[in-house]
Amino acid sequence: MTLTITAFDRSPDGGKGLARDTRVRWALEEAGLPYEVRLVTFPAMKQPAHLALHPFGQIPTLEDGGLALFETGSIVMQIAEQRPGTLLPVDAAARARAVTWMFAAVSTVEPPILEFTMALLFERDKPWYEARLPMLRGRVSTRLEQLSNRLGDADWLDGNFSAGDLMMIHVLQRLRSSGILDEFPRLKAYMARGEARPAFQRAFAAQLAVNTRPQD
Ligand code: GTB
Repeated sequence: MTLTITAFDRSPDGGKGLARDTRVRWALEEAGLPYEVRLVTFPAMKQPAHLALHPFGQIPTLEDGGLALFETGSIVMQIAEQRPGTLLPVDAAARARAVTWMFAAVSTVEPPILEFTMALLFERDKPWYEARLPMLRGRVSTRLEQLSNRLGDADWLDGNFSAGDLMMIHVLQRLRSSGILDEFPRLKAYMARGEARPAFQRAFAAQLAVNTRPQD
C-alpha cells in the first residue's frame, strides 16, 4: 500500500526543514517505508478536498490505504507501528516511555517554543514586544534546562533512539536561529546526534529539493 503525505508546495522557510512534514519524512526514513508526497498550496489547504483530510487546513497528513491521519504525533505513531522496534521499542514499558516523550515534545516543550519564535517573527513592531519577550524566552529557557538536566550525558532520552527523540529534536530545531540553544550545549549535541542520522539526512534533503526547485 502506498503511503502518501502532504507538504507545503513551498515552505515559507525555503527548505530549512522546520515545517512539520520533515518530522514525518524522518520517521518514514527511519522505518524504511517508501512514500509519496502531494504538495499543497496555502489556498488549496483551505479547500474542501484538503479539509476532508485535515479539519484545520494544515499539513502534514498521512494517507495509508483507506486511513487518513493528521497531527504529526499520531502520524509518527502510525508509522512506528508498521515497523516495530525501529521508532518504538518492542518492550511494553520502554514503548510507553518513548510515547510519553512524544507527548512531552508536542504538549510541554513545543508550545512555549512556538510562542517565543512566533513573537520573534511577527511581533517585533508591536508595542508589547520588548516587555513580553523576556517572559517568553524565560519560559523556553526553563523547559530547555529541565530537558537538558534529564538528558544528562545520555545520547537519547530513554535508552535507544526513539520516536520520542525524533519529535523532540524536530521541536528544538525551531529554536536554532534564536541563539538560545547556545546556552544548552548538551541539547545542541543531542540535536547534532539526531541530525547526523542517515534517515534525517535523507528526509532533510527531500524537503530541501522541494523547497528549492525552480519556480513553475
Ligand atoms: N499540531 C499540528 C501537527 O503537529 O501536525 C500542527 C500542524 C501545523 O502547524 N502545520 C503547519 C501549517 O500547515 C505547517 S508546520 N500551517 C499552515 C496553516 O495553518 O495555514 C508549521 C510551520 C510552518 C512554517 C514554518 N517555517 O516556514 O519556518 C515552520 C513551521
